[in-house]
This record gives sequence, structure tokens and C-alpha cells, in this order.
Amino acid sequence: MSGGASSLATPDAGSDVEERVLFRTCPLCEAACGLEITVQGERVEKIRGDRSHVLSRGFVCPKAFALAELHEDPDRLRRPLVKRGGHHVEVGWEEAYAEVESGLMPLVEEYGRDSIGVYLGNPNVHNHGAFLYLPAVLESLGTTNRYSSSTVDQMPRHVSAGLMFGSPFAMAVPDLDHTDFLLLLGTNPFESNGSLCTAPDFPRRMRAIRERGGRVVVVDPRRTRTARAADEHVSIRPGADALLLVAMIQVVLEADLCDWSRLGAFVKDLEVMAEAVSAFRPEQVADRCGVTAARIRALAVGFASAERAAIHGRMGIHASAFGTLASWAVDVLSIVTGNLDRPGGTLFPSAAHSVPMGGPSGPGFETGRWKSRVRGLPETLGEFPVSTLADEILIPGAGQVRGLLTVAGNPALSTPHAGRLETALEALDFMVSVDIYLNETTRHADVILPPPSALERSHYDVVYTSLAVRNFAHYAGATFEAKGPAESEILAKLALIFGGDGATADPSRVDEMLIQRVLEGYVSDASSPVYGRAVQDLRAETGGRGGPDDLLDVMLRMGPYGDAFGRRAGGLSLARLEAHPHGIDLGPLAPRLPELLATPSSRIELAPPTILSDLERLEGERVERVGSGLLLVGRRDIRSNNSWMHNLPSLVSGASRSVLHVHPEDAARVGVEDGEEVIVASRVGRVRVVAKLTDEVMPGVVSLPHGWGHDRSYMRMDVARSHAGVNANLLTDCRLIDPSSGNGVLNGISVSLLPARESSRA
Ligand SMILES: Nc1nc2c(c(=O)[nH]1)N[C@H]1C(S)=C(S)[C@@H](COP(=O)(O)OP(=O)(O)OC[C@H]3O[C@@H](n4cnc5c(=O)[nH]c(N)nc54)[C@H](O)[C@@H]3O)O[C@H]1N2
Ligand SMILES: Nc1nc2c(c(=O)[nH]1)N[C@H]1C(S)=C(S)[C@@H](COP(=O)(O)OP(=O)(O)OC[C@H]3O[C@@H](n4cnc5c(=O)[nH]c(N)nc54)[C@H](O)[C@@H]3O)O[C@H]1N2
Ligand code: SF4
Ligand SMILES: [Mo]
Repeated sequence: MSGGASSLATPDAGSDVEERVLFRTCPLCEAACGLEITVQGERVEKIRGDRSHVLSRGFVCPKAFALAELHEDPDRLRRPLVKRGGHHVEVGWEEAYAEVESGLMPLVEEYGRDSIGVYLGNPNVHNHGAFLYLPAVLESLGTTNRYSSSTVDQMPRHVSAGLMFGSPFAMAVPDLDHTDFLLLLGTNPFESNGSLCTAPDFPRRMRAIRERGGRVVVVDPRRTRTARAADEHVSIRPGADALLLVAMIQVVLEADLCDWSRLGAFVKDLEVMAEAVSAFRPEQVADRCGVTAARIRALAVGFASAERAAIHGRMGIHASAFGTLASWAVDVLSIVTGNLDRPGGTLFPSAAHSVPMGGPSGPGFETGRWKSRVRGLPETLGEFPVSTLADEILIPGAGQVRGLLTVAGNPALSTPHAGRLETALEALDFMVSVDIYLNETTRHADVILPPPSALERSHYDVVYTSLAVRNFAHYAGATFEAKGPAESEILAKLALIFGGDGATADPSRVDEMLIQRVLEGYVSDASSPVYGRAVQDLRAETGGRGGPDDLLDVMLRMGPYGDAFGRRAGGLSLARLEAHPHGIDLGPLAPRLPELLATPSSRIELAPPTILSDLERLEGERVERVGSGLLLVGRRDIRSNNSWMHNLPSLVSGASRSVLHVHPEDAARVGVEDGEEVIVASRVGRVRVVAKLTDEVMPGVVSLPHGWGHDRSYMRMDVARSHAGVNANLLTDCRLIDPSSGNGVLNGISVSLLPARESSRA
């Protein structure tokens, strides 16, 4: 997998266009691998890992090669689509923008700004143009009905970070390359390539831990590829990680295995925390976890006594009813054992860019500043849980969502109780999607605005350089010139339309507004190295590339390694990054506490009230009887990327992966045979799917990957349609959320199983 080359397209035999080799970044997942792309004219000849890339050193996965297929996919939209008489027809850009204005603005006028909902999907965090321009769209739209894939993903991590450290973005990552003990919970980086932990070539890094005498433990209800490569696999009953972790903390505190040598001075409410966890002894949680008390104790002692121990939990622990609590417990275990903010433990990365906007900062992180209309759910980071989007669309009343904008999202496949969400999308008065496909979600849109392909834009990872296991910076220009407006330009147009400037306003006004605003912030900040300088002078020194790259230049120059517009000689700027096509290594992660702390107490809050009440809720869980039903969990595989890459032939070839994994014992009990069709039913839906018997899943657990179910009409995804699979989110339940973060519960869903041949019985 690492460094392998693959031929994707045969160049014209007689072509005399010169071959060019370009060093780029893969924008598909959090690993952010460096690529070496060979192109001839407008064609990709070869994509392989960039062996000189500072972080990925040649590693890539099979999805990198599919970037060329994505670029060339005939189904990928190149021109806007507008729905006329129930069918999508291609129109010019001006006409499409005019249609957006005439479709959405009357709703704003008649029903107010909250009548327009917004859903932002995952690819936005892999695209700095979208990421930097979306705040302008949200600001000019001014709706509280904001939703994103964050509430079916990492929102619990933001909330626990906000409560403990004062900043929702203070997320520590495991120092993989220096640790002696790695504890992974609910993550399968051998397939996902890691999450909230940018570490290309996770397998190599994990192997290195074992080679230097360290130990790796994986906690997962499935014996995943990652678990198989570890020293120890702990199978856990879905949803029980918070219990397991809190019991481990209890063991460490009771046996006094703590290390307070450095963090002791920065923590608050240690006694309150210790008292709150004291009831969670291993013996009391063992049954619910499906892990013996002795093993829980051994795990706690092993972690605490390792020289340097790193802990990391992801989707399996976050997308659960106690996601925020589990995320808090991960950090607390790290803190009490002295492993937070120390090399070999977990550390806070330092990205090269400054973060001039977005996100609450400073003392007093809060959630629930406003509540959702129908279910009264608290906002987190200015968003409502996507699990309640269908409620807000379908249930009448003042403030009902009547129009929707989706940007790079496919909630019809990705979000709980997807069947109901599709009904809701159908019921909207007007819907606009910024997307590259006519798919399960965008088929409901009245207007689809397609940005250029991933190879037609520059790349700088604004999100994942803040979550990498080594500090680094990498900028790559576009591989091909864009054939249509950049995504940032489309978003700028939407910002102008929503702001009342009209569909014909010049989008460069938004470019200028964003950059001026950021510069004004710096020159008026007395602690900034450019304090007092003239905005127009700094603007004149910036970029000249236009759009998001000029803004990025400012963020780099004002960042911790930046040149501060000439104040720090040799510092970073976009031009300097461009001169390093394999990226710049900024060194290993280093301690950042207490400077990073932004809590009112300026200390780490060990016992925030939200967490204390979650612990009380967990107490009920502790005594809950273990039921006899089956629990559904998800899974990812290396050739998938959520819901949207199934139209690329190389990623869907071979046997269907949209199959239900069932443990042979459970299969025998229900009378299901290997390869047989079964009906899986939950409170909200049912699907018919092929069962595969495997002891990879623990007894009592079944597993079905998400992102499939491409069997809808009116889509333009022919390859995906012929590899449709089933939508796992027809089974997940929109009523189940982690109340502290609003995150959807995607794992541990109670389901029943029946051979399809007996379905008439059901
Ligand atoms: N059951 C279950 N459900 C899950 C998960 C799970 O583990 N289990 N995982 C959850 C997670 S972690 C996530 S992040 C979400 C993802 O949820 P979403 O973000 O809603 O879904 P994606 O499948 O990422 O869809 C991305 C959309 O963006 C479009 N797109 C791709 N590239 C671009 C681009 O460059 N620009 C634009 N404008 N559009 C583009 C695609 O066509 C597609 O419509 O799914 C969640 N859903
Ligand atoms: N190939 C591929 N790579 C991807 C993606 C993809 O779809 N495909 N999606 C990307 C995105 S958006 C994200 S957010 C990341 C996610 O990256 P990861 O968090 O690594 O995601 P998963 O591979 O789903 O791993 C979650 C694991 O949790 C386990 N699990 C389920 N329930 C529980 C539980 O209750 N407790 C514990 N301890 N474990 C449980 C599952 O069996 C599974 O192995 O991956 C990214 N990378
Ligand atoms: S691991 Fe992620 S970033 Fe690296 S090549 Fe694969 S999809 Fe791209
Ligand atoms: Mo995600």
C-alpha cells in the first residue's frame, strides 16, 4: 500500500504534451498524505505517494488513486442543475444564482431567517476554500437552524474540550511516535487511516511502538485489522466505554497510581471528580462492559505504570449516548497518570496558521445558549443536532424550516433515521445544494451548484494540521486549472445573495471583506506584532493569488511560525511554503500547558457540572440489566469514504461490502446461514441485507457499514447504483443522542434479526 504506483489512464499515444510531476495533498481523509501526481496535459497518468513528504513519507491508500477517477467521472457535475417540472436540467451559472435568490429569499422575507436551514457535510473540513468562506455564508444567512456532520461525528470531543480546557478546539492527540503504551478505543485506523489524529501510515507507526518494546491495546466490539495488529484486543459491549474508562480512573485514583509532578498545579476540582467516580468500581461495571473486573484493573495498572502512555478514542466512543463523558474520561485518565501534555503521552499540536475567526474563544465555553424549536435540544458550537433536522422541517409552527442549503453533505445517507429525513427533504419548499453529484440528498434540491473537482483546487489543511502527530505545514497548488467557479466563489455568491446584495453582485467583494476583517483584527490587537500598521499596507504585501489563498497567506504570516509581515525574519508565508513542495517539518509535538488553557479558572476543569450530571446518568446505566437483543455497530473499510465515493469503479469492484456481520452463535440462535438474506429491524426502520457469519464481531453484536444505499431514482451515479448496498442509517434512531453534545448515537442500536425467508412471519 505504501509508495505503490498505479496507472490510471493511458495517455494519448501520439501526444506531444510534456509530462509534469506535481506534489500535492490528498484531500480525502484526515491522514492528509502527500501525493506525487504525474500528468500529461489534462490527464492524470499516475498517482503515488510522495516519498519525500515530511509526514507521510510515501504512504497512500487505494483512495488516492481514485482521485483521478473522481476528476474524470462523467457523472460528476460540471454545470449547475435546476429542477424544472420534476427533472434536473443544466443551466448557466447566472441563471442558477438567480434561481437561488428567487427560491430562498421570499421564504426569508415571509417566514424569517430561521426558516432556512443549513447542513454542512464532511468534505468541507478537507477544503480550505470552503472552510474559510462558510462563516461568511452563515453570517449573512443569520439562521439558528445550523446543522452539520459534526453531530454525527466528533461533537462530544469539542464539548469535553471546551468544558475542561476552555476551548472546544483544544484536542490532544496521541504522540504515536514516542509512546510506549498506546490505548485505542473505538477507532480502526488500519481502515479509516485515523481520525482526530493525523498520522499517515498508522500501521507503520503502530509497528514501531511494538518494535521499541511498547504495547498496543485496542478496545472494540469487533476484532478489527487494527486489533489484530495490537498486543491485546479487549472486546467491549457497544456503548460501555464511558463505564470502562471511568472505572479505570477509579482504579488509578484508589491505588494512587497518579503522577501529579507537572499537571498538579493546573487542575481544579480533583476531589469533586474523585468522589464522583468512586462508585464506578470495576466489579460494578464489568457485566455491562462485557470485560472482567480483573482485566479492567490490569488495563488501568498497565496504562498508569507505562513510562509514557497515550490514549485515543474515536467514532466508537463518541457516537454513543455517553460520547461527551467518554471523551472527558479519555483526557482525565491521561491527566491523572501524568500523560497529558507530555511527550509520549497526548499533546496539543501547533498548526502553522493562526485562527482569526470562527469558534468561541476565551473564558466561559458554553452550550445550550439557545434551544431547538421542536425538541428543545441545546445548541453546541452554534449548531443543533442533525438528528432533529427532520423534526424542524416536518413539524409545523413558527420557525419551521422551509428552505435548506446543503454544502458537501449527504444527510440522506449519513444521518440517523435517514428514511424520515428523506421524507423531510421532499417536504421542503426550496432546497439548494453545493455538491459535485446528483445523489440521494441533492436529488431533492431545486438548484445544485457544482464546485470543481478536488484536483482543480489548491490545498492547505486548516483543520488537520491542528491534529497531526507531528507539527507540519504543506501547501499545494491546483493540479489542473478549474473549469468553473471555485467553491469559495460559489459560497461568496451565496453570502451576497443571503445578505441582500443580489445574485449579480461581484463575489470578490467577499474576498476583500474577509481579508480586511482579519487584518483589521490584527492591527488593532495590542499584542500582535503588526499592531498599529495600516491595513492597506499589509493587504498590498499579501498573496496576489486571490480568494482563500490570500486569506491563508495572512493566517500563515500571523501564525506561530509566521513572518509577521517582515517582523520575524525567515518566518512562514504562503510563498515560503510554496517553495517546499514536500511540506515543512515543524518538529515533534511539545507541551503547551498551561498557556493553552482558556477556562475561567485558568486551570483544567476536572469536574464541570455537565460532566457531573452525565456521571449521574451513567450510574443508571451501570445497574441496567444486560439485555438479550442484538446491538448494531458500524464499520469502515479502506476503499470507502463515507457515502460518496461509490461511483468510482476501482473503489466498488469485488464482492459487496454492504453485508451484515453476524457472530456464528447468534446466527445459530436466530437460524441464519452464511450468505443468506436477512431482515434487520430497529425501532425506526428495517433493511434486507446479506448476512456474513464471522467471529470478528463479538456475540450479541452485528455490524453494517454506513454510506451505502444508492438505490434511489433520479440520481446521476450509475456506478454507485449498480453497487447500491443498503443504508445503515435507516436503522439508527434519531431519538438517541448524547444529550451533552447532541451527537447522534450510531453504534449500539438495538435491532432484531430474522432470515428473509421467514419475513412473512414478522
Ligand atoms: N451509521 C453511521 N453513520 C455515520 C457514520 C458512522 O460511522 N455510522 N459516520 C458519520 C461521520 S464520521 C461523518 S463525517 C458523516 C458524513 O456525513 P456527510 O458529510 O453528510 O456525508 P458524506 O458521505 O461525507 O457526503 C459528502 C457529500 O459531499 C459531496 N462532495 C464531495 N466532494 C465535494 C466537494 O469538494 N465539494 C462539495 N461541495 N461537495 C463535495 C459528495 O457528493 C456528498 O454529497 O457520516 C456520519 N454517518
Ligand atoms: N476508509 C475510510 N476511511 C475513513 C472514512 C471512511 O468512511 N472510510 N471516514 C472518515 C471519517 S469522516 C471519520 S470521522 C473517520 C473515523 O475513523 P474511526 O473512528 O477510526 O472510524 P471507524 O473505522 O468507524 O472505527 C470505529 C470503530 O469503533 C468500533 N465500535 C463501535 N461501537 C463501539 C463501542 O461502543 N465501543 C468501542 N470501543 N468501539 C466501538 C467499531 O467496531 C469500529 O471498529 O474515518 C475517516 N476515514
Ligand atoms: S490515507 Fe487518506 S489522505 Fe492518505 S491517500 Fe488514503 S484517503 Fe488520501
Ligand atoms: Mo467523520
